Amino acid sequence: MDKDLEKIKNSALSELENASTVDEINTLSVRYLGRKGAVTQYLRHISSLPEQERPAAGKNANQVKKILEDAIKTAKERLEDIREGSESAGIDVTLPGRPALQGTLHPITQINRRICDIFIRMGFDIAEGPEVESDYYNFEALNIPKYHPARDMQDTFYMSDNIVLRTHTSPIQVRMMEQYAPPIRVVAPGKVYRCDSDLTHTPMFHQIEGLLVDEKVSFGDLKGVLTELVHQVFDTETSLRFRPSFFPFTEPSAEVDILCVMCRGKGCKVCSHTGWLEVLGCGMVHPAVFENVGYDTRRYTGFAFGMGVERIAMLKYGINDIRLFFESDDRFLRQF
Ligand code: 2U9
Repeated sequence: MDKDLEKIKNSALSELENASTVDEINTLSVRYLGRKGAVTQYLRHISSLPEQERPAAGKNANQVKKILEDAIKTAKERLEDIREGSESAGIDVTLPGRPALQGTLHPITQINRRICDIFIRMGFDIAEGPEVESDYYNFEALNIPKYHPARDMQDTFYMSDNIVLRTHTSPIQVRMMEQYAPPIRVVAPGKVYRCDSDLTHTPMFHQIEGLLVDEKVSFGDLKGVLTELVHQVFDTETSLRFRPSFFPFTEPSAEVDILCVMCRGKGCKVCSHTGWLEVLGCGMVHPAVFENVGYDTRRYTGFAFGMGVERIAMLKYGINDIRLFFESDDRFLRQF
């Protein structure tokens, strides 16, 4: 067979094989067999060949024409079969596709990152540490005495006599102080564990704690940093109040309330008609904690604070059941 004719046949067959719609097949049919198609042109040029070559060339060209006509018919039948197959399987191939659901970061991860970013912009470093801790780092170093209720089996998951699941991320900061001399500015996010479960408590939750130690650090510095945090997480109009409290690792200690995000201080169910919502705990680091890590208590002072990420997220988004964060229910999660 003539080389040109062979080429026409092969390219037509391979294009037909790849055609996926009837329209594509019809276009190929016109391109090869139509009035100006490649096979038709070839047939026309036969009259210009030497007389003895014409019969063979004509025979070959008609053979190719027949092969292509058959291939076009087969290709159309193939598409028809696919369509009928999907119709009988209850699939309408003409329907537009369903867009794939795009995932998002978990709301707790979003709030966690947002809070960490605020502190990074204020010059804090982020530090992490083990979730299984020794009694020393979780309690002793933080001035939590042997008889303190936090140490009770009711509140703490004990792995053995001296090993616990950390009940706060404070051990991270103790480890940082052991490694680095002041000044330090560090934020410690992570999972913590407490034997507790109801509408507002889960046995595992997320905390973010912070610690700043330097010369001449005052309670005023603490108020400035936490006011900035609250204004960035909620909004710049949110009022704060610092209420005296007690923690073994800080002295003086305070709890921070914000004006109720629901009623703006008027009093409602969410704020138990007080007009205020507790969001944070804080204080000046107790000298006993500094002594445990070998910091000079005459030269350095520092402040520390801690918050539950789930609590912040619940207040920000108006969620009243903490368990929603842990149920992986797509109807809840896709709202964030
Ligand atoms: C070091 C010294 C002191 C961290 C602090 C709090 C106050 C606090 C709670 C908030 C809600 C825990 O998640 S919660 O239940 N935290 O009230 N945390 S001061 O103080 C530190 C930390 C590390 C070395």
